[in-house]
Amino acid sequence: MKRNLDELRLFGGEPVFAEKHHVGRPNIGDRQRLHERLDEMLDRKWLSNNGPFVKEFERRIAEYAGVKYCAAICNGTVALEILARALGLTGEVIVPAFTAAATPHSLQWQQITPVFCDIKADTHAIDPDRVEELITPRTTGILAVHIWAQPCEIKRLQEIADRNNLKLIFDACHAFACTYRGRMIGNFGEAEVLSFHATKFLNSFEGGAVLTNNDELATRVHAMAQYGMCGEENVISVGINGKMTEMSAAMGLTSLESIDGIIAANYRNYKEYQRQLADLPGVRLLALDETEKSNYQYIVVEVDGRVAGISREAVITVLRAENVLARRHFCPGCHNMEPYKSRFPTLGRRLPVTNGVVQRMMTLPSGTAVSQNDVAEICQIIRLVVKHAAEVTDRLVRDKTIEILPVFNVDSAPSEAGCPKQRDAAA
Ligand code: T4K
Repeated sequence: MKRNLDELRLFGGEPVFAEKHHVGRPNIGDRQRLHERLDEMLDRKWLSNNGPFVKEFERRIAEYAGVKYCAAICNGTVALEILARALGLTGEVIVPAFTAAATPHSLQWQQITPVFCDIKADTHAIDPDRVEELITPRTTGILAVHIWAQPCEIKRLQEIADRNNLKLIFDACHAFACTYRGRMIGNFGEAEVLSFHATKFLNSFEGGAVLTNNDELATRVHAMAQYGMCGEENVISVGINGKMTEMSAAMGLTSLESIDGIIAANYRNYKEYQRQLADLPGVRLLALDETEKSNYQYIVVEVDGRVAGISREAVITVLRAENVLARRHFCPGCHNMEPYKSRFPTLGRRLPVTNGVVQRMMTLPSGTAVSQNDVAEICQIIRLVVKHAAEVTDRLVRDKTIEILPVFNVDSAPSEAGCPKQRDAAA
């Protein structure tokens, strides 16, 4: 454990970790079981198109979530696209500005305009108080996101949707195995979308799903994911190829068998981060509601430079030099990404909370590849950096440490290389 500043790599020491610690290192379940499944699949010579592993995966995910239907899809983005189309969304759909680019792009890809809504500072979730003012005669839906595995304010959003005759759907790509008021995610709105991407706590290499309790919608989604086909010769709608492969389902099933162990490792790490960062001025770990079930997959920390005395960029730069690959997920906010930034250059003005969060937040490594001891080491680096904020900042500026990590500048504003400055949008 490094105790002194001169032990940091920045000051000439060796990196804390010999191997890189990533945010999103895949959790690998029982390899043996996966190999057996892959052999079974090869022996059966059934590789795609609603194979037995896909059907079993759909059944087990639906059972786990306590929902009537699960349609397995090739990834979360295509699942969002298919759902929007299956519901007939058109015109404008309200989405949070702070989410993965996949969320608004799934709409824009089919000429539906995502209308960006601000978020809540404490949870980073869409702010229901800001939703209603964005509704226009062109609005057909709300696509809310359960960001960082915390359900958003579902009840209030549903009331707004009902009052305005809008479809409410959820991007639940972070939130499988989480509950809202004791009920599993997957059961809310018209439908909810999951991701089983390699970096998600439960993975199928690539993969996604639409969960719903609506029979008719389930039929439409299933068909749309197979070129609109319902049975061998019956095309009932327009469609796309959104099918999940047997290999992905084999991995998904194997992951699912390890789900308790993965969540336990995530929870242990979350609690350790919480303990280690509890009294650090200007550093806030995003708190999860422990009265609900969560998968605890993301460790999200905000660095308030005015209080901590050091910028988020400087903290990330030092961490990365120590082989802790902290990330600025969703920075600089979807409204600052193309094509939205060019189409709506003044949008940032109505998104003050998002603009603040994208400058403060970072994600830290967790999952089964990260031990409790690793977490303690990571937190010790952060503690050293904050304790010696002025010296670290001076050193970064003097050494032009951007050489260690070219995409990060020491400014508190995101650099041109990775992240356009907020003023571009707010000008
Ligand atoms: N909605 C939301 C709210 C989402 O967050 C996402 C995806 C979606 C929708 C769309 O779902 P999908 O269509 O993806 O199913 C990752 C994932 O690619 C993406 O699934 C995820 N969100 C997003 C939050 O994170 P990156 O940009 O972080 O990926 P990448 O390649 O930088 O990998 C992250 C780290 O993990 C790296 O340091 C390397 C490590 N890694 C990655 C992979 C793929 C590994 O060690 N092994 C691997 O196999 O996007």
